[in-house]
Amino acid sequence: MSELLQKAYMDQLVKWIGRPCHFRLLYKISRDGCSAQTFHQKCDGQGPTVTVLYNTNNTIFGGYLSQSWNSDLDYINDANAFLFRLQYTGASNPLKFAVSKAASAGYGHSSYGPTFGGGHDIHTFSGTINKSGNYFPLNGYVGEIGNSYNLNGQSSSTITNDNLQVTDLEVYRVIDGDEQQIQQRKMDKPWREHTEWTEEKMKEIKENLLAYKPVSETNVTAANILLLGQIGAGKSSFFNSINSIFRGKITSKACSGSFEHSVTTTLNPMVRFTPKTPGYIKNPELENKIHCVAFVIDGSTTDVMSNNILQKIKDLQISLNQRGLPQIVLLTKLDKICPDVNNDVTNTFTSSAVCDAVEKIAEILGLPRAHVLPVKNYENESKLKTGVSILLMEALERCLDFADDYIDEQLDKKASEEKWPQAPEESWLLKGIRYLFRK
Ligand SMILES: Nc1nc2c(ncn2[C@@H]2O[C@H](COP(=O)(O)OP(=O)(O)OP(=O)(O)O)[C@@H](O)[C@H]2O)c(=O)[nH]1
Ligand SMILES: [Mg+2]
Repeated sequence: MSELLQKAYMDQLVKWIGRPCHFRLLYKISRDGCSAQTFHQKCDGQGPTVTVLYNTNNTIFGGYLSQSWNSDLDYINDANAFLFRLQYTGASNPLKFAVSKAASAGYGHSSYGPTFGGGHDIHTFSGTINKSGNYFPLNGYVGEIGNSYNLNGQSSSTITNDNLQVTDLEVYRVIDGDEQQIQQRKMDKPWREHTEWTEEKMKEIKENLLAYKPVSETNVTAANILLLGQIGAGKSSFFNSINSIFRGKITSKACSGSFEHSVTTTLNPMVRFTPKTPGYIKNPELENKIHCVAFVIDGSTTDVMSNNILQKIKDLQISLNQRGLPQIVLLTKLDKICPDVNNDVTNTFTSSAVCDAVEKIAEILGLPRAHVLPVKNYENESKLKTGVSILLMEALERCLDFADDYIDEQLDKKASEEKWPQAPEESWLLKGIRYLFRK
């Protein structure tokens, strides 16, 4: 979902801030939901920010703080803060209102949305606000502007129409340096289509996954996905991340980040898998077979993968191809190769660094690019994040789609073997044609 703030207004804000800088969207109520908790989750500790409100009179106003938002139940001291009006009832009309009482420039309260001034000058909302029609009826107030900011000849009504019914509220992080550098890394068009990053979308995918059952007419009750990858690639973290999403909080069921507790060992030369390994099944039925193989590859090492590892993966691929097993790549740790993604995973599909890494791995493994799925595991986070969860669950969805295809194919194969038991001499060509017709 795009940023609402027009370029001309951004330029105006840069002038008022008084140094070269650009903006990165942190929080947007129409995208992230209007709740004080989400606002603080996304904006606390992020350094300088601008908060912009768009009300139903077509007026755009807000405030700048050079200090971080926090949830400390205390005033934020900031001599550089200012409030502003950019547009008034549809017409561009920029005005700046400098702080007059720096000690109370902002107010950090975990139950409040962005709040400026003592008293307060602008109190946007508290708690959670549901959308009503096409606007959010914010429950704060703007009638007290002038307490801690100079009114500059205006009144709260000529700044805000005294109207807090907003179509949107956005908080941007202010980053030093001009935009040029960032545009080199950011692409105009996403390199892969991606729908939305909303909470609703996340719920939808989650529900779909919860409702997932392997294709009918089988005794297969679950899809078996094998995670394969080098030590430290992020297999356990992926497993834990998915587990966390469904638990609703960060968990660590499979121990990650420790060699001794490695749960996945196929590319680990220290451990061999043999018929004597506990749990080994000699002639597995479809339900006990692997249905999809996911190579977990550390996306920050695609440039330095050793030939040895590549050869191992290629050898494995040969036997997977012989078995007709679908293969997918989970490309992890992309936050390490792109600062934009590190900042916010919703930049994954506009990051040229990620695009390059995906292309490179697809080429090395001889897989279609669509089989390479960028993910960012939960590793440093203490709370779940919508974007991170969406990316992870979409990857899982793809694995399940592939597993379904495989199960389907195996059933077809079995059915045709039962139907044509007398045709062992049938030519490959004929088999191929019959296969095509079945599809
Ligand atoms: N920055 C970042 N770090 C990650 C990501 N995924 C995993 N890590 C970190 O990478 C380290 C190794 O991750 P694991 O999940 O333990 O890797 P593994 O593949 O299970 O490793 P073994 O079980 O030893 O084979 C841990 O310190 C993780 O926190 C990611 O997407 N981004
Ligand atoms: Mg592990």
